[in-house]
Amino acid sequence: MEVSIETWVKKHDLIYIGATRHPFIHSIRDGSVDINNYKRWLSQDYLFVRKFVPFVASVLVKACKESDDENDMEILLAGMASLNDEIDWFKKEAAKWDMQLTGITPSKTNQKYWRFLESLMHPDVSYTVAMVALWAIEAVYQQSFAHCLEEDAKTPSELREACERWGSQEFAQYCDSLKKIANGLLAKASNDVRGKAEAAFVEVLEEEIEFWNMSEGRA
Ligand code: HMH
Repeated sequence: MEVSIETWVKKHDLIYIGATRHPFIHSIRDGSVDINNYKRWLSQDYLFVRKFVPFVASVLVKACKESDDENDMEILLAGMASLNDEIDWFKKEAAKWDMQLTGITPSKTNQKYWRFLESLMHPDVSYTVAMVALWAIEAVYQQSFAHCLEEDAKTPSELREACERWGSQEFAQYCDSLKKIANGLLAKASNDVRGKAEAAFVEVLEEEIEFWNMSEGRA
């Protein structure tokens, strides 16, 4: 059977929609967002991104060892570079809202997500599984924030910059490159690896839903 990311998105559509059309994202899109929720998201996501960097680095290491396409390294390296900008952006955005990013306590939800990322960093996790997870993590943000930039969206102007970070055409292209790599790897993968990759995909969606819930103060 042909396996690809697209078949999993269809198969797991309810949870995929749960992650990419979450009430928190709807509240940004319709302008009703409680700014305290946005601030909670901002500070927790800053901590998340600091843990996400070593995960992406681990995918880059796997690419160097396991990929037969030189292009993969460049794509992942560009991803790392944009995370460098992203950390700067978080600091600027926090200053704009008069927030401190030092000494924030990571939420339970964040810590659980970190443990999942750490589990994916083990050398015995295949490049295919790690790449599918990376794609899913980025794609949830891309789909979510692009929704807030659609023509009929009433996203508050002070939140547009955040939405543009992940909702931009450029970020969509990065996600598309990750998806192409992941699909290419899945086509060559064993059933065992495909099964693990599908499970990782679903777990990312679950972690993302919990992250949005936490941002809304529901965890
Ligand atoms: C929780 N998921 C979470 N935070 C992010 N910044 C991304 C995905 C995408 O980079």
